[in-house]
Amino acid sequence: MADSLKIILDTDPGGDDIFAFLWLLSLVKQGLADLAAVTAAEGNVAARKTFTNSSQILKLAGFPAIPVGRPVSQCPKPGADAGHIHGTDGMGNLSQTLPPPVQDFETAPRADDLLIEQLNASPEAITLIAIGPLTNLAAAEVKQPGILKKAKEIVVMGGAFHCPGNITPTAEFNIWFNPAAAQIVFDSRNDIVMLPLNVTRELVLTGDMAKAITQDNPNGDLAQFMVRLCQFMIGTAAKHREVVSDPGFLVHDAAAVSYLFYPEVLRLRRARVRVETQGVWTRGQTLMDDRSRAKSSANAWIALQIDAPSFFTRFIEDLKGII
Ligand SMILES: [Ca+2]
Repeated sequence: MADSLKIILDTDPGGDDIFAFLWLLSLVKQGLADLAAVTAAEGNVAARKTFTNSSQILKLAGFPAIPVGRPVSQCPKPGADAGHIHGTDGMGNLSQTLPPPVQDFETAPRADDLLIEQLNASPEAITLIAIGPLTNLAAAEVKQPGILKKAKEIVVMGGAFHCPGNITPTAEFNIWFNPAAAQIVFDSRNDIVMLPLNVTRELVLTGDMAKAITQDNPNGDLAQFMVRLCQFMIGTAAKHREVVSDPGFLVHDAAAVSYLFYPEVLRLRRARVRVETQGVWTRGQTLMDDRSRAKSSANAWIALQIDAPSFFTRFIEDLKGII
């Protein structure tokens, strides 16, 4: 029996979140991961929706008992979400077709409290995968300074280095949504793992790939949902020119799962990451120093190359296992 990695997923579903989420659950089903909790984050859509979406995905995939934390809502509102990409419900407007949520928003623990409780109970044992704005993680760190150091590892989808952003010309959505929170997380330890747009922009999921995942049971509830969500996301990606090659959409968040389970598809480098928290035009931009002078204060590992075909081979094979 392989060792299983104990994980908390911090997520703002979100079409690409859902594919990352289901990939992770397929690894749980294989005994390779243990999902201790999900903490919903405000981001792609509002807090109540990301919470409900997380609960519905867990139920749909057969894991209704996993606890879900309620998003911390404390960041200054940036004035926009990503409903235009992910559907007004964050799930391609398909939430009504899914089983109702099991967890109750009103009585659920706050995400920051759940993170603190779990990390204190299992220090050095829990890996945090953060694939939304970093509000919950930062709130936990502010409430109990040093708590994020108790995680075994923190893996973040976010940022863009020397490449265009996806919410402004310079910023990636997760960092832009709450740059102050991102800075707190990057200041919390010196080994944050970061999957920026530099690599996630190469992860184009196509309709054919969704069909390949679902081919053995195309009429199942999960298969139908996955194919319809993929179709919706491909439509909005084309409309907003997120993908300009073949029709498809970017499964940004799934890159974080690949880092933990298939690191051979990635190449990473060390760097000091800083976040623009004040910029008029550059809010949320992520920066690293490429000058040739010596540096002594790296705080992150940044993925800058990905083998996309190898990534999708692994992604598709694992997802077949929960269809
Ligand atoms: Ca996300």
